[in-house]
Amino acid sequence: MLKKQVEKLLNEQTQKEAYSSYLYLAMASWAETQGMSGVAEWLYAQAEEEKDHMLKFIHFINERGSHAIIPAIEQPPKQWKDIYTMFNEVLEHEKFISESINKIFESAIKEKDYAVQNWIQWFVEEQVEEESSVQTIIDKLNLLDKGKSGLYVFDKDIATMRSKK
Ligand code: OFO
Repeated sequence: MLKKQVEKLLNEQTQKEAYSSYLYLAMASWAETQGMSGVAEWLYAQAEEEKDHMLKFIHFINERGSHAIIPAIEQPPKQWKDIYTMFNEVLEHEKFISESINKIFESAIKEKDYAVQNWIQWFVEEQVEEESSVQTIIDKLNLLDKGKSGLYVFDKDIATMRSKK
């Protein structure tokens, strides 16, 4: 059985993963309307991955004898100033998620919940990868000339950058 504080944080994380999925869906939809189909594809796949993360939390909470509550999801923004702003927001969001995962780990240590400590490790590693892959995208964007031809090449390139999972 999960301790109350750990259970609360795990349920809150379910909501955060669901919101991540919605946020990336909103970004994907916007990118699609901007003619950036490679970026949109990357974001749609990212949104699916976040849904999988949400499901992992739901199943784990239930397997540990608690009850995963399906959360309400806030509406994400509809549009972004440009692609640079958008990817910087992705990175900030992933940093926020990493902190949130770390808090679950800290709480599991405090509550001596070894099963959660062990299980959450996968997410600790996942966050290192997510931050790093978004940082790589931002580094590439910063290398480009900011005109349309640079973005065209970037859009083609990002379609090949989907990570393994
Ligand atoms: Fe679930 O990893 Fe991103 O947010």
